[in-house]
Amino acid sequence: MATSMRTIRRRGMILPLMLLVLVLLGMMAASGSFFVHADMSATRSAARRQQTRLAAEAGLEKVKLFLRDNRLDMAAWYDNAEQFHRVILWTDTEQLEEYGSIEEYEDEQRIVYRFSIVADNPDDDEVLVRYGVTDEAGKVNINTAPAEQLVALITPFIDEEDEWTAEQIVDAILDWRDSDIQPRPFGAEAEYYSLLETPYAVKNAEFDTVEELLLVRGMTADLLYGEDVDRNGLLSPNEDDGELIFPDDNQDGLLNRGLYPHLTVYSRDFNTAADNTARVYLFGDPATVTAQLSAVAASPNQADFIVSVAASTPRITSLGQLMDARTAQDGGSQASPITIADMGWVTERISLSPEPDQYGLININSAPPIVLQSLPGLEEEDVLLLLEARAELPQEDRTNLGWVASIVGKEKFTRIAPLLTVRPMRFHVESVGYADHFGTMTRLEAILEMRGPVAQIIYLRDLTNLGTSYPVQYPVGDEELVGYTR
Ligand SMILES: [Ca+2]
Ligand SMILES: [Ca+2]
Ligand SMILES: [Ca+2]
Ligand SMILES: [Ca+2]
Repeated sequence: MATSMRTIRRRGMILPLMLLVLVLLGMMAASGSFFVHADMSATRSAARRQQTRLAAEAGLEKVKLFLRDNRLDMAAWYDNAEQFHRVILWTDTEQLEEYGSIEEYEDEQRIVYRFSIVADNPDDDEVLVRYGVTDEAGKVNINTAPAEQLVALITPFIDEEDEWTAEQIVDAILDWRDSDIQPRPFGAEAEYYSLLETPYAVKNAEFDTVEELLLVRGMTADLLYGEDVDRNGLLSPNEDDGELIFPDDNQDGLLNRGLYPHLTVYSRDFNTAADNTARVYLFGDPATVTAQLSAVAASPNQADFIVSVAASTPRITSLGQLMDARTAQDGGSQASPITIADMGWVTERISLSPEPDQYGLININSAPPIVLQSLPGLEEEDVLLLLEARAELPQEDRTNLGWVASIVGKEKFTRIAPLLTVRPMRFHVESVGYADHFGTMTRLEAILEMRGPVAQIIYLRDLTNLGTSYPVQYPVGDEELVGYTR
């Protein structure tokens, strides 16, 4: 009897046990399905991210191809929505042409992968985004710029309350990049950096990136990036709300862009004339120089004069000095046969450097006003005249520095000529890849070098984590886009 009662009680246990097992199995299945779903959506978003990355890379390829034929035509690459805005890369139909305009196509709500090549537009207060690339030679090179030019560029960004003056910061920049260990009057070498709470070595070599400036005494993220933390040149909401959300901006409705858009370490040019022939190295072997000069000079008299200037000491440091130089031969009495009208061919055909490459020259054809204003000796008036002439003169009249000389005159030209070039070689490209049917976007930043038609990416960085801040979904001129403020 006792045995059978135990059996019944044991049998009575089976049902709850089975139920418990079923509940556990159910929970396992539910959590399994949850994880599968989570994995699937993670995979899907990774796949989308990858697809937009590939779209952005396709944008870079498009720029390479485009610049092969259009490198010297700034009007083609600076702002060209037709080539660079909402370019369709892949769609789920092969009959794209059936749809006519892109807008009609959008009405169909199809899957469309696109890219846009974007840059901010510092010249225009209404249309703030342009679709094109930026010439690195339109920026100030922190490895080669003279102190005076760096001071002129940095000064407008310094507040009275700032701890360091522009002169102090510039001396520290020069100490950082020069190879010696002697601090300049306002500079900083190892003595300063070794006493920091977290000490580090002073580089005593050229900057590899613009960001490296943040290691230099007196240079802060505020100065470098201003309020534009997502680096799109647009006033994003958090950049105009004071201390509410990073960064600490001044809430004045204007975007302080910082120094970053105007600085580079990449600007480079070949030491050749517009027709790709090597320039005459003025201080080379005298017989060779004489032969080469007679081929390019306008008259034998000019060639002879330049050869004799080359032989005299001290050596000239700007080709503009040829307009003033007097030759030693006739006791220094002969006035120069080189006039301001000769500066075009003189600067195109002759070089004071034997090097095949020139670094840090500023492209007078592409530099924005703030960079032109930093050129030593130039006044606001000169900059305005240069900008005016640049807008009016056709490209073929700006293939050498002749037009600049005619505008700024002998003295100023002599000062700035050694710092100038007339053409781009390395470009900053920001390519955003995206799709119309989901919100993911990839922002790629690249420095592209064009050696003639051969393109090479020499720097590549994914900027997506700074924020997907370009209003790429709007057509050019759309109110939503115009409504963006800076
Ligand atoms: Ca040093
Ligand atoms: Ca911004
Ligand atoms: Ca803020
Ligand atoms: Ca502001």
